[in-house]
Amino acid sequence: MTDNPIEQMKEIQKKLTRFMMMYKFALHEVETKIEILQEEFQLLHDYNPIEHTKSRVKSPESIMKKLYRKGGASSLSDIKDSIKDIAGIRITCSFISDIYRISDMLQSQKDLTILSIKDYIKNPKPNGYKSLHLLVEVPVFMSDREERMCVEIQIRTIAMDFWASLEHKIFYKYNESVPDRLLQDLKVAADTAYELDMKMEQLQQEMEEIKMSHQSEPSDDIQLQINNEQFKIPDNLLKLVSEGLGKA
Ligand code: 0O2
Repeated sequence: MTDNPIEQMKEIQKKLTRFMMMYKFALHEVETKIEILQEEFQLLHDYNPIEHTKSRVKSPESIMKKLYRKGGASSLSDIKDSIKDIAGIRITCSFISDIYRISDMLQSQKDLTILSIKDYIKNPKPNGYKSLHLLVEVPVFMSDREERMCVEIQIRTIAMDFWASLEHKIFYKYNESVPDRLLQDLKVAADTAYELDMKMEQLQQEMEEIKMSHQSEPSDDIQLQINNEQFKIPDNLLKLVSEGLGKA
């Protein structure tokens, strides 16, 4: 390394930027996978199991805070080994069954290595926190090398997400020492949110059964679904493609 302090700073900045960029690329890869699953699922089943997704790369301050909680590190490679959720993506679903459906679909992808699964839905945290966490490793191909990067995927329902974001705000507002009464109220709210999830699941199943029973009725309306938009197929295009089928 050079003795020039300005050059040294530039070198450090470049190294850190490259380190963080690797996580950004890993996130892009997982985001693309999720988009593909979402679009294909919509096409095949006429149903979208994902309400929305949100991804983030942890800020350097937040990485260092977590690192000190875990006992520190002496290199970037130590940080990579110790903090597994630098890249995180949160998938919000309407129904609990969708959470497991998405999790299964991701687990079956060969280029994703599943490092761990924490099921805080079947085993909620004592405070009431519920979510399914998958820790996955994804290959990122750079110009000169391949790196396997960790991404934490949190999958939860809208109700679980609503609860978790409020709990997170309260936790920080009280500087991590929340009064007992609020903790108890939060636990009750988590139980209520779960009851709502169960009720919505039951209603969804009933709706699904009605939909299935109507599926046997024929429909001559063919539509295309691209990028969450429905397109009616003009008769002349339909004719053109069906004639083409005959030739193939
Ligand atoms: P932030 O600000 O969301 O990034 P590990 O990573 O395995 O060493 P950790 O961090 O306990 O240990 O892992 P876990 O249990 O998988 O939790 C990781 C993330 O889940 C947290 O990241 C939160 O985003 C979320 N989470 C876990 N428990 C709770 C909880 O009780 N309430 C809320 N609101 N979120 C929770 P960070 O880095 O803690 O925070």
